[in-house]
Amino acid sequence: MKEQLLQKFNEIFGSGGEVQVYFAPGRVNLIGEHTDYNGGHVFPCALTIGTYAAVRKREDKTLRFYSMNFDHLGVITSSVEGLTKKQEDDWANYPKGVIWALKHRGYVIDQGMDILYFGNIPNASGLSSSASLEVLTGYILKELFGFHLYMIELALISQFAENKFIGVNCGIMDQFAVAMGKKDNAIFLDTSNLACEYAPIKLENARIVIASSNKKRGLGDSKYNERRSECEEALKELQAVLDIATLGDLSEEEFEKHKDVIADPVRIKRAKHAVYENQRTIKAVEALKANNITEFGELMNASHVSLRDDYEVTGIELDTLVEAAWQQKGVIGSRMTGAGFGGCTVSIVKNDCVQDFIDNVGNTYEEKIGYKADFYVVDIGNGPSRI
Ligand code: NG1
Ligand code: MG
Repeated sequence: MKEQLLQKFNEIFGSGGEVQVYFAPGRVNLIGEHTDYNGGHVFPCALTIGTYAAVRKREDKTLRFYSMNFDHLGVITSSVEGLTKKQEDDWANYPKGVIWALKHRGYVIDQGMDILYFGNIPNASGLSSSASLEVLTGYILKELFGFHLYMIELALISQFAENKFIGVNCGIMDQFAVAMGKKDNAIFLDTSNLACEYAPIKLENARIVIASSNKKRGLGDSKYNERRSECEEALKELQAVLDIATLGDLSEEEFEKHKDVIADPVRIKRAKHAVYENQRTIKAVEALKANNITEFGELMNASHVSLRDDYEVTGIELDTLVEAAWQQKGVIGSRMTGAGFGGCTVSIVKNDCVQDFIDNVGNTYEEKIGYKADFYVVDIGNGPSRI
């Protein structure tokens, strides 16, 4: 991989000078969906697939970006001064946003760079290609400019870039999972205070299988912001009668007792998902610690049902993949992952059933939806590094 990147780098930007190569992972969320902007818990893990970059500092202030995944867009040029989001800069707005966010926080960036990226995670699919790109860029700047920056700070700066530069009001889960990844561990994160704990994932005779629906998010980002406001609204209504800071502060019982103060039945469903999903996530981590993988899987399944019926973010593609998975032998649990509206599902599948799973779920999907899904049998990896 490193050789290929360096070769392409020289071809695009010319040879000479010191070129360094870095990697940052993608992530998959095992459970705890749409809880990260509701003060709830999440349980993601970093993957061994992710984004690579080859980079060389420049003497002037020019920034040149190139992605091997978006060859057709060619080199995208910008400057470290006066960074603004531009539609024609497309994917390069993500790294630009991180540079902007670092400068906004007072880090001095007075020299440009040539950067070439290559990602081996599917884009816009719920495996956080965006967070991977952001955290990778931040990590590169930290290394090249010698910033003293903790990884958690880097995650927060990347989230700030996504919120304020890109305009997606996302929670902290993705950037946190990418920045803090640890091989063979998932991250149990309380998004209300960023307290986190690593939990070893010992599946013994099972694997994590990701199915990409190949349905792009499309309007997903605006729907995402809409769900976020619905939850904020519901929280305000509950705060009239309860002393709570977030929906994550509520137990299922307290929610059931007070939910009728929420005026709109749709908002009741949204808030219900946030409250129950947070509790499911806590229970799932307990089950895992007790080596009860069956219960973990059942909680994953319940998470999908809630995202489908109450939060309404699944859609025919993700429902087809998950419902087909539930029919398969050796499936411990299966659910959509990420924001939804397209993107991926995550399943835990017994080793000797993985191939049948891919064949059968793949066939059912293609028959019903009319195009193929892609499958990835993944491993849990570390956070960013120089390679
Ligand atoms: P994806 O689908 O990976 O973009 C999004 C949010 C997360 C979280 C999940 C839902 C972004 C960058 N991230 O993930 O913060 O809210 O949805 O759990 O939008
Ligand atoms: Mg994203």
